[in-house]
Amino acid sequence: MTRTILVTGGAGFIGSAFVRLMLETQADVRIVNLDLMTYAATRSSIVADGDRYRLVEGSINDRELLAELLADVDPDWVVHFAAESHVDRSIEGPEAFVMTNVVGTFRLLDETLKWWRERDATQRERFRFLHVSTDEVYGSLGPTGYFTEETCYAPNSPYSASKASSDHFVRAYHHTYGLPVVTTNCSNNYGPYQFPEKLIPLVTLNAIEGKELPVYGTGSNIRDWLYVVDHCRAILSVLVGGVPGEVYNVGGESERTNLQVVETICDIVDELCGALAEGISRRSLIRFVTDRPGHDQRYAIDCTKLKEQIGWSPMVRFEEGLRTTIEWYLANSAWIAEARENNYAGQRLGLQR
Ligand code: NAD
Ligand code: TDX
Repeated sequence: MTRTILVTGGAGFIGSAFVRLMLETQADVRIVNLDLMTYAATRSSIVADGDRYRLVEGSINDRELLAELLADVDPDWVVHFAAESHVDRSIEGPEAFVMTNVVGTFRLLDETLKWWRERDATQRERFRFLHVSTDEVYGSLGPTGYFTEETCYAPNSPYSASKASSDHFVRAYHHTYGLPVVTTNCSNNYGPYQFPEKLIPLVTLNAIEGKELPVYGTGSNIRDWLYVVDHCRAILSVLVGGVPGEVYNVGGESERTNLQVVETICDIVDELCGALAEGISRRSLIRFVTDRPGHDQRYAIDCTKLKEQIGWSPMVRFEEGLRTTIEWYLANSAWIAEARENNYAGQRLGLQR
């Protein structure tokens, strides 16, 4: 059966990984990607023929465009990735996060609902709206415990507050209007094609280029790293097997302190490129810098529900995924140049407004 998917934000990091996975592994899928092509988007992340893939440049805030597109594409699934995604940028300029993540998600839901109500019963039944969200909505953990689907929301940054708000609208559109939504809340993704403002690609490129490696605070903050392809497999399995109205947590079961992550990157780059100079490791480039305001200490996901109810589990070990990622950055200078054209040269973000 041919399936048509309307993806939002598919020219970004995770969205493009999802589009590539679908085009590579699902012969019967057609994808339309609605993306505003902000600084975080790169055109060369997706190379595909025009029959199975189409990019529409535009915003999830544009109701007219959404109505036209839904009528034209007639999707089986909407998979919603589009967002402002960088915590540090949300500290400097929260309004864009409210406009895209809250208002944009609301408008996308609202136009989808109008369109969905006009479908026949079979199509309404089959349709899914999958909302891609984050574990940051649950706040910050101490040294023990995990986020589950039952954990209370306690967002701490403007970014996570905007994602929490969007999650609530998604929930409400199911509860009130019956729209068949599913939400996934995942931990920190890493992998090829990630914009070099985030920790792993920033430190990887700086390490390759012999530049200083900024570690916020003491580097003791912990994240649960999820390989992006594992995440995209989880999204597909939730689209196929998830229950409308339900939430699924997706985690990598790979907790590391930021310092461990940065040191591992240094060691892999030393091995692949040679030491900086005789006996001098890239670890010597590590600099402890002023902490992020409101920095969450620890995130860790319990993904038992997804494992037991859907049969998904992460497959890529952190050190293995990290090596693949670093090798990809070493081999893809044209993509890096494209990303850097988008007005970001690695400078510190998020210290002030
Ligand atoms: P990204 O910043 O790499 O990509 C976001 C994409 O959305 C870009 O292509 C951008 O052009 C597009 N976009 C932004 N505003 C838009 C608008 N108004 N209309 C249409 N398109 C717009 O983000 P990412 O890291 O790929 O994250 C994707 C989703 O996953 C986001 O919703 C994010 O909150 C969530 N998430 C990310 C992570 C992570 O570790 N990266 C973890 C958990 C959840
Ligand atoms: O230069 C840096 N130095 C540093 O120590 C950067 C950019 C980050 N950090 C720290 C801050 C965090 O503790 O590394 C950790 C990871 O930082 P980010 O890559 O900015 O990710 P994080 O803030 O954890 O948020 C990410 O995961 C959840 C994504 O950006 C979000 O979109 C997602 O929802």
